[in-house]
Amino acid sequence: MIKGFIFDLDGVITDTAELHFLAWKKLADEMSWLFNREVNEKLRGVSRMDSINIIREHNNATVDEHKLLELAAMKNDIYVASLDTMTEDDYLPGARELLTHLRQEGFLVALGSASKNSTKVLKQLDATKYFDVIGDGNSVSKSKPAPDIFLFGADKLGLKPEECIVYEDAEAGVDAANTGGFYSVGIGPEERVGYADLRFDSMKEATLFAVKNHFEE
Ligand code: B16
Ligand code: MG
Repeated sequence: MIKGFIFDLDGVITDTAELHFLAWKKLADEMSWLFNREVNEKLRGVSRMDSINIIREHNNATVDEHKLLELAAMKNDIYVASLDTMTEDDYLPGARELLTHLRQEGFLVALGSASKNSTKVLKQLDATKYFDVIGDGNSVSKSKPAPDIFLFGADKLGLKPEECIVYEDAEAGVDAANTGGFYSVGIGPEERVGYADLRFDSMKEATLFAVKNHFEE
């Protein structure tokens, strides 16, 4: 029986991808590195340090660990400052409605994001009240596709993976949910989240009714 929901943040609740893109682009320009939307797509759901390594490798650049941490911190400062522009109007269509519905129906809800800035993002959206547990990049050390972040959320909710549905927009996130034994809902195109148990093009269609019907029939 489904008792809980675990949500990824970027690409499911809100679209911080554009702000991540602008911050990486600014850093890349300062480094005279090539960076475009195609490379940015590879960063979806991927941790900050894994992201900078993808960009570095794309540029065949050699950077020592210390400098790499410094560059990632620079990008993060740009990104965090840009979060100030986010407001309650920045939910992806359907996300706030679903979170409200889950509260009304008494489901347990956790966040399962790779971001270390999730607290600030939720605050900007005024979304903290919808979550019983916050699992993010600060909660576990192994990032997606390892299932650790979702296992953390389920454990803190006091639920088994098979009692939880995970919403994800990234391939690595769907893999993490499937490996952990969760029901997975993919948000996005078939070529990206096709391995999910159930897939929707957007959050607008991924309602409680549509999802519960599928998993409890
Ligand atoms: P931060 P999610 C992910 O969020 C983003 O999709 C990814 O682009 C980002 O690199 C990662 O968070 C880490 O974010 O730099 O804020 O710690 O989709 O897992 O909610
Ligand atoms: Mg995501």
